[in-house]
Amino acid sequence: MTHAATDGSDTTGIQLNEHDAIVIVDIQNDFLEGGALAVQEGHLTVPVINSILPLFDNVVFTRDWHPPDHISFAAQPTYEDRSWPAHAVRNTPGAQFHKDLHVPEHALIVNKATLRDREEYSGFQASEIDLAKWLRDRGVLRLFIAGIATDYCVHHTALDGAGEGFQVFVVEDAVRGISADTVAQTWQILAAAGVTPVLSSHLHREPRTGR
Ligand code: VGL
Ligand code: ZN
Repeated sequence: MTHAATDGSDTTGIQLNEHDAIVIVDIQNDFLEGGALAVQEGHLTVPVINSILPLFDNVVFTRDWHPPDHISFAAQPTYEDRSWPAHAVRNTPGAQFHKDLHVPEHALIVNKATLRDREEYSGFQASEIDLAKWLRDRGVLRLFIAGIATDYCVHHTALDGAGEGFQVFVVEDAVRGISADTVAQTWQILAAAGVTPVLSSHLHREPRTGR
């Protein structure tokens, strides 16, 4: 007997339970095709996210919710120095979630970078809520991160989650990034922080009976 499966089935599957949470990062129109700060293929994350959402009891969506004069906005943005074209301005169409994204009733929505002079790539930095406490209060131990952009808001959310003591996974096929270089750096930094990449097809859940 070998340990490797011969039929192509994975040996690295993860059984999800009530101590898991999914954090979906910034699936907002401005980060998608046609948006002010569009991430290539960003929309391809949406069906993957929708397919794994029902596996989780604890669901968090973050969104950039900038004031119109946010410090990260520049008329001539360079991206490299983390200046950006104006994007995800609160209460505008660009800040709305993608129309096909399923946002369940019970989900927590975390607005971030809501103050003019503070950048907040991570939901854990959000001024309006202590996300780590919210998760701990619900008994969450493991976090699964999906969304955009891999190299900025996903990166910092995963890193902060690990720093808060959660076991963190990034769902590889449910994230997209802005640039190949910074995405490659991100995977290295996350690996060094103990964050594990996982595929959506590796996530499983026992059928739940009338809880
Ligand atoms: C993001 C750049 C600026 C992101 C947000 O969602 O990754 N990137 N603001
Ligand atoms: Zn932003």
